[in-house]
Amino acid sequence: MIFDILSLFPQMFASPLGESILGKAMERGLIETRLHNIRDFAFDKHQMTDDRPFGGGEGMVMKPEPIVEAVEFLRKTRPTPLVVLLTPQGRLFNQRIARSLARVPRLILICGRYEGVDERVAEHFTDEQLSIGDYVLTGGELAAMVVVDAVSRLIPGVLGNSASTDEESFTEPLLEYPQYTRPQEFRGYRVPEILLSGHHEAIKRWRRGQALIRTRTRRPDLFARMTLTPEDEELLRQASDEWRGRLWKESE
Ligand code: 6GU
Repeated sequence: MIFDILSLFPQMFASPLGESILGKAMERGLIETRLHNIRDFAFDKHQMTDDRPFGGGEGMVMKPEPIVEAVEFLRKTRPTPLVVLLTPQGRLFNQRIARSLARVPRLILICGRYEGVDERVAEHFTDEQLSIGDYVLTGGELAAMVVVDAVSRLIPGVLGNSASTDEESFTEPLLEYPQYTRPQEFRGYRVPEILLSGHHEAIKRWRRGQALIRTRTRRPDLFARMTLTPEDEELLRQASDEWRGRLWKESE
C-alpha cells in the first residue's frame, strides 16, 4: 500500500511513521509513505501556498494551484490513487472507512493548514474528505497520521497475527474488556480473582460482561445500536451486581 502525503510540513511525519509497527511495516515493504512538500509545487516567484480569503475574514486560505499541480503529477503514475482531503468538514473517519481504505492500493492524503483549503480543491479534485473527530486541529497532518496508522494495521502482515483484526471486523461495536498483567497486586490493588482461576469459560463470560457494561456506561451511543442476546442480558446483570458489590465494600 502506498500513501502519498501532501503537506507544507512533511518533516512532521518522520517519527510517527518510522517507529514501532509502522516502521517495521515500511522496512518490510508492506507499506510505503511518500512525503511531498506542497511548496515544491508552487511555481510563482515567491512559492506562495496561501492567500487572503475572498469576501474578507480572518486568516489565510490555501491556494488551489500548488495542491492540484501535485495531485495531477501523482495521478500520472500507477497504481491510480484515491485522493483524500483531511478537513474538519469531512466525513467522520471510523473503522468501517479504515477497512474500505485498506483495500485501495494507493492513497493521496492532502493535509490542509491555516483557515482551510480553497473549496474548489475539495469539490473538484478529491474523491473523499475525512475528519477524525469533532475538535479543531492546527492542520490535517495529525489527522493524516491517524488515517495511515488505522489503515496500515489492517493490511495483511502488518500486525503479527491477523486474528486480532479479523475479530474486530466481525464483532459488534463494543469497547474492549479490561486487561491486566503482573504483578497480581500493585499498590494494594488486586487483579480480578476470576482471571487467576484458569476457568476459561468463566473468564470469557466475565470479559463479555465487562465489555458490555463499559460500553453501556461510557458509550451509550454504541450500546443503543446493539442487539443483546439473553445471555448478554444475564452477563450485564451479573456485571452490574458485581460493580454494586464493589461500591458497597468501598463505603463500608
Ligand atoms: Cl482532518 N483537520 C483539522 N484541521 N482539524 C481536524 C480534523 C482535520 N479532524 C478533526 N479535527
